[in-house]
Amino acid sequence: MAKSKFEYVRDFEADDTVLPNCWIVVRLDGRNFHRFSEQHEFKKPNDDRALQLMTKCAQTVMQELEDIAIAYGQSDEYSFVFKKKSRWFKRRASKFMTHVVSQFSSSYVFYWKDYFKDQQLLYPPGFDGRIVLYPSNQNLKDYLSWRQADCHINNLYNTVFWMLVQRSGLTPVQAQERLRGTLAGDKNEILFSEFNINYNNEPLMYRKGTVLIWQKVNEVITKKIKLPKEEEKEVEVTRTKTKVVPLHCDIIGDQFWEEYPEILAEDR
Ligand code: DGT
Ligand code: MG
Ligand code: MG
Ligand code: MG
Ligand code: MG
Repeated sequence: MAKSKFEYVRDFEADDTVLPNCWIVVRLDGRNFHRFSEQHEFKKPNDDRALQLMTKCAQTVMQELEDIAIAYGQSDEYSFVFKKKSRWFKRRASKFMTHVVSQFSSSYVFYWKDYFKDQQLLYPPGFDGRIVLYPSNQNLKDYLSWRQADCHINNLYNTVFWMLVQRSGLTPVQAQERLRGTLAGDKNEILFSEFNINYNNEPLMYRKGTVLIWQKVNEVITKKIKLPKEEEKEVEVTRTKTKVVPLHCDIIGDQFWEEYPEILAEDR
């Protein structure tokens, strides 16, 4: 068919194909969740409902979109790592970013009521997105380590901060003053001596965030089989399925990567 005289407008579209052989990371982050968490009465400093809803949305993203090898989330953010060799949407950056963020956002609204049973969603939340390429496995591991270290630093700070406010009755400004210039060891000490809390016993999900990986899991299902003479019988069958599984473990050390070498394997 002949081209219309309008076709030339296509040439104005920018080429945003990303470099081959790089890990493609899409990170999204809740827009103004400082306000959103206040308005929806999130528990401080960690709200299980909010964190689990984030993870549910991230699982949906991994299952619905192609080629995601691993994801990592904490607070109001999630990072999705697409395989180095992915050819999805001809590696166009805008396709990766917009599909991740829109699938995540619609899931957040769709699944809200399953997690926030008696808290209505008061207004439509939004998420920003960015895309970063990492050429080496070490770069990628360092990126994920950076996010997990951020989770740890913020969570330690927030845990002491809210103890000082909620238990010791300090004002937020006083608590901030009290913590100014303190190191991790000092914060651990305050938690232990003043609140009898061993930080290392705090829930792993709060301290480490959530890692999502693909794992083969065995599922036992009951199946009806037909027998001669119109008879039916129920039998148990084991099926192996690949599922997205959440873990709350350390990903900074080598152990995780040694345990799951397939995540970084070249031929995936
Ligand atoms: P942004 O990302 O620049 O649009 O602004 P914010 O306000 O989203 O800032 P950000 O992303 O740096 O910080 C995340 C906010 O979300 C922070 O104010 C704490 C809040 N938040 C995240 N998870 C929880 C939670 O489990 N409980 C509570 N109470 N707040 C949370
Ligand atoms: Mg921000
Ligand atoms: Mg945010
Ligand atoms: Mg954030
Ligand atoms: Mg279309």
